[in-house]
Formats: sequence, C-alpha cells, structure tokens
Amino acid sequence: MHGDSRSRRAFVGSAAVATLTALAGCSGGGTTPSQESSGGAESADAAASKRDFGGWLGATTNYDGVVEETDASEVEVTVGSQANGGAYGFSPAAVRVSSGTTVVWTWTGKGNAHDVVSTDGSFASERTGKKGHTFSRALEDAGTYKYYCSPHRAMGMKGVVVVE
Ligand SMILES: [Cu+2]
Repeated sequence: MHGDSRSRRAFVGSAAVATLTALAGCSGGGTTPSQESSGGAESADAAASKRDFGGWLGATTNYDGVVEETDASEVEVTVGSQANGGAYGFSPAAVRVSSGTTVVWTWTGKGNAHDVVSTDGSFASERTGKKGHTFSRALEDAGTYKYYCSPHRAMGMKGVVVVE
C-alpha cells in the first residue's frame, strides 16, 4: 500500500517534469524562429564583421571589425600604426573593397622596418622603415587576401583585404 503510494507520487512527479519540459520546449520553439527572423540579418552582419578570418587576426590588437570601403577607388592602409605592443600594426587591420580598388600601404616610419606580404603570393612589398614609403596594388580578383609583416608577424602585425 505504502509502496503503491510512493510509486504514484513518483509518477505524478515525473509527469509534472515532463509537462514543464514540454512547455519549455514549446515556448522555446515559439520564440526562437521569431527572434531569428526579426534580427537575423543584423546578427549575421555583425558576426561577419567581427570574424577573425579563421584566427588570422585573433592576436591582432587593433582589429575591430572589417572597415567598409567598397565605395572607394583607392584605399590607404597605414603600415606601422600603434598596435601589437608598439608601432606594429596595419590600420585598418581589415578592410573590404570592391574589385579593382587600389590599396596603398603607407609607411609611418615607426616600428623599424616593415613589409607587406600576402599569404598566397599575390603581392609582396619591399622591406623598409622609411617614412612615407608606399606600396600600391590594384586588387582585381574577388577573394580574401591575408597578409603580414615578415619581421613582426609573430607579434600580430597582420592584415586582411576582402575584395568583393
Ligand atoms: Cu612590421
């Protein structure tokens, strides 16, 4: 008799848990799609702008999202900006441009000698510490160009140009 009573309570208890679980699942199913549909595009954009390109910019201290320059025909990237523990940054660290845009890397003259070397061999500049030195490249092919400075790569002196 007592055994039956305990069994019944146990059954009621698990039924209540099952009901709560069903309710939680139901409300979760009801709110999740609406949240995705109302803010989905914005969330995706924010995530895309903050991505670190497979970890490429994960240790680059001045990286704060991709700078949009798709309306520009020419874009300047500073070589030797303050970042990564000294004048060891490219600024902006990541920029998005349109196909055919000329990217002009311009040296500050700080942080010793720098260069600009793409990981896929698309471009490679001279290595110099001369203030005002420039290296230009018109990027025609769409894609994600990762590049670095040879002497300071390990410090996080890296950049990305996204060509669309
Ligand atoms: Cu450098």
